Amino acid sequence: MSDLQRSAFSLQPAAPTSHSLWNRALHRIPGGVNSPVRAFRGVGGEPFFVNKAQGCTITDVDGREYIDFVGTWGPAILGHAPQVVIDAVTETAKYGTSFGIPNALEVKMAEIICRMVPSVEKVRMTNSGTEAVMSAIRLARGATGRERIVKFEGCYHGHVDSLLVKAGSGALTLGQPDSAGIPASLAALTTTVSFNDLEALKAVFSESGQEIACVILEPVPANAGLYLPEPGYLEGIRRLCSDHGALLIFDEVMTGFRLDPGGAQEIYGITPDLTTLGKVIGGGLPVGAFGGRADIMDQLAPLGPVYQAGTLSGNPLALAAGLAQLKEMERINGWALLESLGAQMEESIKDAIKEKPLTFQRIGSMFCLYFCEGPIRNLEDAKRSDTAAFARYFHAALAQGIYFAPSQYEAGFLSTAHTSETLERIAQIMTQIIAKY
Ligand code: HOZ
Repeated sequence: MSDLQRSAFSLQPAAPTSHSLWNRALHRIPGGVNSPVRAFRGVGGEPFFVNKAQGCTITDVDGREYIDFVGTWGPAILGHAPQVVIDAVTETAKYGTSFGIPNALEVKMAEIICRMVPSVEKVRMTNSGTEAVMSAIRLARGATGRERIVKFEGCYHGHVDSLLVKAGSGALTLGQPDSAGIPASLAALTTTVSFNDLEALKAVFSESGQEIACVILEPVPANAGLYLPEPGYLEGIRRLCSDHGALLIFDEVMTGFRLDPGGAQEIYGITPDLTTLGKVIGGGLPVGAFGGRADIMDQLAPLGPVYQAGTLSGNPLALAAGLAQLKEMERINGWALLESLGAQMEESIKDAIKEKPLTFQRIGSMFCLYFCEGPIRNLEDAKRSDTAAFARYFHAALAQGIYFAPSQYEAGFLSTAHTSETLERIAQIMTQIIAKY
């Protein structure tokens, strides 16, 4: 029995298996999970329970090893448990685990985010991406004095009330893109449009441009699989927002510090008014952040009238982990490494699928394999994918020790711990699996 099992289950005479833990979890945790995407509902079967994660490998409590392409849904850009992060968290914990008082790490993190993300002049830390987005939406409404917001079909921005409308990720996987429990009067303030369709957005602005507080989007949507903005599309959105006095919010919780130090906004050369961040900047601990133009950020309390707060915001352990991860990424030029690993994977998978009705899409270290022909440029296209075929592929890969996200509608992630040799081996296995489709 591992140390983790011994300490967590010390009353158990024998080491619990994934199956026994799953049965216990189903009794005491709704659906057995603390976040729906973990429940394997999109692929069938039972999830495994992790015992340990190191580098690009996960080991479950049954002793099976997997090469992981989920990376704790994005944060593990250096792989799991990188030594620099373990050291930083261990050392920082000796000084205290939470203060609720300003600390130096908050200043350091704010300075690094402002230095690296082109549009961010001021930033505030939160404890999750959801919290960051919720706060950014409130700030946009408070700063503009307007109530309507615009989002894109299939984009997911955490489980924020106003944004669980035609949402992606787990909501889409479960076929519940509009959640129960959200007042109709609130949802009515959210307008949705199809991604990559500038004419549709123009029509919304012509009809209600003066009511729109903000347009929020994942500049690279990665919660209905993965598709990219077409040339000129993000520029068009930026222009429409500026022309109508609406704020542009880039949700870079997934893409921030992953695609590039400056995120998707740096790659596409767009300056949003506000940006939300999370995942990579927390080094695997719970973190989010939102930032942007100083004049807008200064509308937040205690300077301005928009209230936003958090007991654990700016938590020293989370910031130490995030800072250590960012520093290491800069030291090893991790983004260039990830691009070359991503290109290697793309080449081998595209070769494997060249005579199949399948589509592989990638940007940097994020990717998705759809079980339909392309092009995939919006939610409607993504929904053409054969999800039953995806489920068979997922389980075939899992049986061979490869863990992809258990849903067609999630992106895959590479880390700097996925070596070229590992990817070569994975490509051979995937080629055999794909040959059956
Ligand atoms: N934030 C992730 C979006 N694909 C999913 C993680 C979760 O909902 O647990």
